[in-house]
Amino acid sequence: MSLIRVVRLVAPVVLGSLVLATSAHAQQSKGEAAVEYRKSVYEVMAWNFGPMGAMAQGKVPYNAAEFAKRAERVAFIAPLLTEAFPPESQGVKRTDLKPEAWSNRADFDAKLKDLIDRTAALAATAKAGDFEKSKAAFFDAANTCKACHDKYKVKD
Ligand code: ASC
Repeated sequence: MSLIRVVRLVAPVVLGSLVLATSAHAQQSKGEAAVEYRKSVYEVMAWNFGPMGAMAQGKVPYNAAEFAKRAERVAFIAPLLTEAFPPESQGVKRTDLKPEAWSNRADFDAKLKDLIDRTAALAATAKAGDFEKSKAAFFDAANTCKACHDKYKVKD
């Protein structure tokens, strides 16, 4: 079969599935997309935060390179959240965000900035490979997670 013939046969299928995928996305509002996005960001954060927590709590042995790698990822990911709470996402169902986050937006944003600052500090500290300092920086960062969850996240 000639290449041109293969392309003629396959192209409609490829184009068709592209159109379907695009329309599935188009049915989602901007707010819903933002909620989905931020949940994904938090998933990636938790995935990388977990192993550091296990080391900080002495559940697994400290591995400086592993700890620093996780810290660097979390520091990179945290700032993504600054665009994950657009006004359009207010009132979207299936979110753990309490309405208070919207009425206290300045405080919410300050807490997000704390997370970004502390995770950046954690990554910088972790790079030096000192366990006690890394552990302290880890708990500083974890406390910024907790401060926001306590106030603005619906309890599981
Ligand atoms: C985690 C995780 C959180 C935070 C929080 C810190 O590993 O998934 O939500 O740390 O428990 O207090």
